[in-house]
Amino acid sequence: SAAVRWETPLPCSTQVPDHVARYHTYAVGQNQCCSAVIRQINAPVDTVWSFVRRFDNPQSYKHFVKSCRVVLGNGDVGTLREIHVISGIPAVNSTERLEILDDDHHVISFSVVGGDHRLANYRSVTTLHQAADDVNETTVVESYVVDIPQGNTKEETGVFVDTIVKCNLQSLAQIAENLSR
Ligand code: A9S
Repeated sequence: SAAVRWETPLPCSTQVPDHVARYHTYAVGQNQCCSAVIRQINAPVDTVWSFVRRFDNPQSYKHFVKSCRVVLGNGDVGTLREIHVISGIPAVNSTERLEILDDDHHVISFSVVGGDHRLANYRSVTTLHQAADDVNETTVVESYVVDIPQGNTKEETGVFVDTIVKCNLQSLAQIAENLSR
């Protein structure tokens, strides 16, 4: 039907092990933007994971989040949170659903299901793995797919979201590296 505009799954290009890369493979529609940010952190995977896994507490490292309230569920897949954003961002709040929480493989994913902002159908996947042979170095891969908002280009959308994700991973690195010094 004309409404269907999903294409075959396209890999978001990432230089990571196969078992990690498969989490970052999306079906990307024509009106969507998909990208990934990779960040090295000088701290053990478990230290980094202890922050990333807290779906109920994203404000511990996401500085754009002013507050977060779990509105449904108890931390399992399907749990819903509502975040409120600091001022200065073209958004007020966002309702987000936990899609994956895998403590064994260090994978978390959420999707945006509502809220007053411009990132409709946002979905991200964040994975952690040990970098090289060093137990004190973690590679974070965060990929996402999102609808391109009316009036914006794919490039503008990618720059906007990449900027937010890079800020989040920068502060995550700061916090985790300080703890493991
Ligand atoms: O929270 C994340 O992990 C990543 C992003 C890109 C979050 C974006 C955001 O929460 C705002 C920061 C409020 C910006 C949403 C859903 C929409 C925005 O416009």
